[in-house]
Parts: sequence; structure tokens; C-alpha cells
Amino acid sequence: MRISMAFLLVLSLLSAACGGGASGDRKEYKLQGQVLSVQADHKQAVIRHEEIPGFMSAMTMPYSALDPKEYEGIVAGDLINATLVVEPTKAYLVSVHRVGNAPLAVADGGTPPAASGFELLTMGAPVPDAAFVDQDGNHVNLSSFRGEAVVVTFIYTSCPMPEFCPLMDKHFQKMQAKLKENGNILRTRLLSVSFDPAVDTPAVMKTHADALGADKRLWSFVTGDRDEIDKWASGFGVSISRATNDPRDITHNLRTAIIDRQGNLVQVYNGNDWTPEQVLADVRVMIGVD
Ligand SMILES: [Cu+2]
Repeated sequence: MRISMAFLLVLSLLSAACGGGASGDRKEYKLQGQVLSVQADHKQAVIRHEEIPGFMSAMTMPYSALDPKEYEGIVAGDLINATLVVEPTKAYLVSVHRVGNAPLAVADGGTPPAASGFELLTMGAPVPDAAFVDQDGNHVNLSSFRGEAVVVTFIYTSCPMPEFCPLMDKHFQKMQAKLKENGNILRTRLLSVSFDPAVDTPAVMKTHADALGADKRLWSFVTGDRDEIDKWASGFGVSISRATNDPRDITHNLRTAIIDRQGNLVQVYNGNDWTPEQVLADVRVMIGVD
């Protein structure tokens, strides 16, 4: 189930306001599911959970615990109940209770289903060209940005999880500000690729980009043919699955990559624990100012 537009609007308004005094915007949901894996430091567990009415469909994804103690004694296969707390800038579990244990299905390992036949790009190799439409409805290709370093990430504008796409948007917002500070001497283009073209039309992307203060000289939102985008994204390690009964229900991981000015892949970041400073430092070191 999709999160309501009203709630999304509240989320985006709050993040625009730096989240100050946002305690009234904490939401809680009951989560029931099976733990597929727990990190050694107990900070995160991959959980396959049932639908969370009013918030998200059944899916498998990593969840942080507010306190790592919550995951102590929890092992793969455990069936749990927990409370999912969603705040404007983060989501986490509290009150994790083990209610049983069941064998894990053979195919489960916490990894999303592999997109069959797609191969990861090799570091240093050229990134295949891709055709996009941007937030102004213009047709652009990856190769349109040749001559600029490109920092690319994959998102959809209605993603409900604060630590997923909305965090990528915030990181890109910060990178844009830092690039502008020095007149973009790094000659770097920020590229947010939506894998949800059915919803993310140019008009929707434009509204989203404007709300984030995206300056189109530095930061483009693009999408394209859904299957082509999925395939292109998979080269970076992006895995996207959509519920069969509702293709708007999207489960995805996060990848952010740096492409050099000649169009070669030079770096890929997994997940959401990279920082804008780190990525721009890597652009500076690996590609340079020239
Ligand atoms: Cu997302």
C-alpha cells in the first residue's frame, strides 16, 4: 500500500524545515515478520515482513533498531513482533519480541532476487549509454553529460522510507550546495534516476526537484523506459522489485556511483552510509579538478 500523499507532503515540509521540533510527527506501526539475518553488531537486521497497513506492503529489507540490545538473542529464522517508528529523518524498530522460529526458505539470504541475466559493470569500464527524459520533458542521454563527472543515484519520488530515497535526495542537496560554493570547479553533474516512470512523470519530477531546490545546471532528475532503466540500474547493483498486484509497491536497494568525464565507472557506494563530503572528496581524488 502506498503512503498517502498528505503524509509525504508533511514529510517533505518537515525536512525542508530541518526537522526541528518534529516530535509530533513520529508515527508508529506494528511490524510482524521473520528475521533473515542479523548484523554481528546487532545494529541492523534483514526482516521479511507482512504488510504494514497504511504504510507499506509486505517486503524484505534491513531495519535498524533504536537500541542494538533489541536484536540481542535474535537469530535468523526468528519470528518477531516489533514496533516500527517512522520519524521525518529516520525509521527504526523498538519493542522487538521473538514469538517463534521457523526454517528459512532456501532462497532466502537477505538478498533481493537477482535480476536474471544482468551483469554488474566493471570498475573502470565504460558505462553503457542510456536514454532519459528529464524534469523539463527534455530527452537526454548519459552521454549528454560527457565532459562532466556524474554522480548518479536511483530513487523514486514517493519512496516512504526516510533513510532510503529521501536521504539520497538530502545528500544530493548537500552535494549541490557544496559544488556551488566553489563554482563547481569539480565540473560535476548530479543525476537522480527514477525507476518509477509510471508515477514520476516529468511534471512530478519537476515539482520534486523544485521542492529540493535542485538547480538544473548541476542536478537533473530523469527517468525513462521502465525496463530499460531497471536493466541499466542493475549494472550498478541496483535491484528493484514491484509487487505483482500493484506495480507501485516497490522494493529496492540503494546504489550511488561516480562516472568520470569520459563515461567510465570509477566508484560505487552501497546503501545509505556514505556522506556527501566523502563522495565529493572521491570525485576530487579519483577524477580531479581539471
Ligand atoms: Cu526508496
